[in-house]
Amino acid sequence: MAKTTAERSGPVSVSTDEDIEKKQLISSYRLMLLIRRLEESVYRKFHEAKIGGYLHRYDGMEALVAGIIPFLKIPGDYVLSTYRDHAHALACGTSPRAVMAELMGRADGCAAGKGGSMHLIDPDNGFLGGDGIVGGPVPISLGVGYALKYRGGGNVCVVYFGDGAMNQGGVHESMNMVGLYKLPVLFILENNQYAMGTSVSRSTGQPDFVLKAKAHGIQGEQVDGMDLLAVRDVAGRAIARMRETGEPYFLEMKCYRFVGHGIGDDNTKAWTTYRTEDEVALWRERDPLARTADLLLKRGYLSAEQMEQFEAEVQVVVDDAIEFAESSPEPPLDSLYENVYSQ
Ligand SMILES: Cc1ncc(C[n+]2csc(CCOP(=O)(O)OP(=O)(O)O)c2C)c(N)n1
Ligand SMILES: [Mg+2]
Repeated sequence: MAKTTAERSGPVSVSTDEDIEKKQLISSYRLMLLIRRLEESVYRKFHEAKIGGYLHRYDGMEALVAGIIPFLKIPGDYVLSTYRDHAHALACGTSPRAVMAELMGRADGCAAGKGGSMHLIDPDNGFLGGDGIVGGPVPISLGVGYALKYRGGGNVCVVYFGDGAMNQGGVHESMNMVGLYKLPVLFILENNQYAMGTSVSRSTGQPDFVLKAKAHGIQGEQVDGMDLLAVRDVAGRAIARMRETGEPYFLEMKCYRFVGHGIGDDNTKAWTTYRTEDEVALWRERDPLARTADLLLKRGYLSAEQMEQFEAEVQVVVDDAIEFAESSPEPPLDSLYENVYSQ
């Protein structure tokens, strides 16, 4: 029987029972902590020239995966993401070792070392991949949604994409057909306010994204993506409803990326050309990781000592992933043409 991603590493489905909620929140917090610490270490490894290509971090947006992906049943449900995809793979259950090895272009990576940061993929864990093309995952979600409806069984496809992608033609063409055929696709718009250096206000005449989804026949709502509880609440209900009705849904997640767009716009403070340090500081006050830690402490779900222990445990996992990746071989030359076409 299919298990939810959280069941494979702990508990899962929505319940009012406090014990279950406590376990779910602790599990989501650990996931968020892992994502944050892994992203930080990946940044360091890039600057040690251990990672090539490009890199987009998820710092600040962790609640968008930790509040949604644990509700999924894998095998059966699917996730699609953008190039900002490390968090999604980890949340689906891809091992930190396989993620890190992929980032370093090693044979033990989840795409055999040939995909890199933007193209993590792990179909066995329901993760159908990141995508370097802005808006690219959305047409794929149309196909996945169609397949899920055709097969029956109440499964869903969750597709993540950005505010910039919302201005792409293919995104709207796909949403139109998902709305027309009523396919079980959950759209997660990661509205982090910017597409590289271009703010939403400078790029769209209609910034009400939920309205745009409704224009395609897809119901939806806006959510505070910096608040794990809010994300969990809305997503848990939406996914449960979708399993019953098979219909699509759209969630606009208001959020913020704490660092630059990508490695070329990172720590150099290049982002101060399009957003102020005050603005970044204001959003950092709403850090979903810190807020969740506060919540767990306040509710007495975790003690300060347990928090410190979590930090230490997560650090061990990250260090182990780095060590594993660094000792993994590069893909052999004769594998160059493998998996270029489906086999
Ligand atoms: C089709 C396409 N056009 C342009 C680019 C260059 N590009 C890479 S990321 C990006 C911004 C996308 O912003 P958004 O969708 O808001 O996602 P975010 O980076 O904020 O997560 C652009 C324009 C691309 N990768 N693909
Ligand atoms: Mg954006």
